[in-house]
Amino acid sequence: MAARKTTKKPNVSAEELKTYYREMLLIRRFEEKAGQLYGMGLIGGFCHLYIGQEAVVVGLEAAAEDGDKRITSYRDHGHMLACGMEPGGVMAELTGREGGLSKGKGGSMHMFSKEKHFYGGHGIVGAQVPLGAGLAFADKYKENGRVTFTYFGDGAANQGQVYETFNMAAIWNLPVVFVIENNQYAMGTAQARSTSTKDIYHRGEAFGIPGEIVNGMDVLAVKAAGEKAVAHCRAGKGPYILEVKTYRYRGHSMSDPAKYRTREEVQKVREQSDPIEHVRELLLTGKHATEDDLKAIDKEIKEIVNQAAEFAKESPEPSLDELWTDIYAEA
Ligand SMILES: Cc1ncc(C[n+]2csc(CCOP(=O)(O)OP(=O)(O)O)c2C)c(N)n1
Ligand SMILES: [Mg+2]
Repeated sequence: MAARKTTKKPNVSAEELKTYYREMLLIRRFEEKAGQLYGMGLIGGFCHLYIGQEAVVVGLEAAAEDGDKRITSYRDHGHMLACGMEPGGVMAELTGREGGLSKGKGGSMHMFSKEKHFYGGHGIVGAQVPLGAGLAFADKYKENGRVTFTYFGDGAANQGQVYETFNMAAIWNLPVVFVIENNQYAMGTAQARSTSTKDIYHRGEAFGIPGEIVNGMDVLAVKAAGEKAVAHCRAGKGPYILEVKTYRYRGHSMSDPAKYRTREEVQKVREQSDPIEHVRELLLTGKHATEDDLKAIDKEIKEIVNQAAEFAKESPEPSLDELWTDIYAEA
């Protein structure tokens, strides 16, 4: 993983930095709370936390415009929050309640928002990649200038369907940014054991798709790379690949004992490259915010997350009648 480099004088306003701080903190605190609710038995099934990877989705959302689309894997709560989906609705879906974004019928991996152009939430590794190209195909057909962010992991990058998709996306010049969230593990398998090369983005070269490596622990670097990729797509030049080097602090899912790596490894990343600490440092050293300002933001975020958790606990179980709704799309 790329080490965090503190950009001495980043060309960014105090407000913008505070926005990134707030958005990344919301994801982190939300995920910590989800972990607690899971431990209390209030969340069932699978639950994959995004802690450590916050700068990836926050940086890319900062490069997106209204109407752009996003689709991702099962590690999806951060993507939902970053595109503006209601924390209460996401949390209540995790607890399987009526107030959840899929009315309690989907759970952690299966939420969608037409309004926010969020297309899931996919449990089958790599399945979202061709779907993302399909979304981009629709936009190209409609000539509406929209771009689709298609996120997938380093493990998913070894799936055959990814390369079939690269080929079609290149042939059809689709406006899709393929975002490889390289958190260095696919379940318990380290990237070096599953993948023949250290970097993955250059596989796009075989299809004529440009790409680059991005430091996923630096939200400003992610945003800058995202803007470049989006400009490429909007200019009609076809797909672009961003391999964002990041790290997940928690296990693959809540049921992962994480015996495949040492505590020291995780601790080292937390201490040296944490994406939220990075922005905190920029805010403080640039005198854009005081410790008290940041404490106030922390408190505000804690309240949002607590309210989401209360809503998720109090919302009723879905009624049995819901078994027969939302089965087929409306014609
Ligand atoms: C087709 C398929 N094969 C295997 C699995 C089991 N599985 C779930 S997640 C995962 C690892 C994926 O790792 P990666 O793409 O790096 O994403 P990350 O979990 O690190 O975000 C595997 C093998 C699955 N869900 N779908
Ligand atoms: Mg991975």
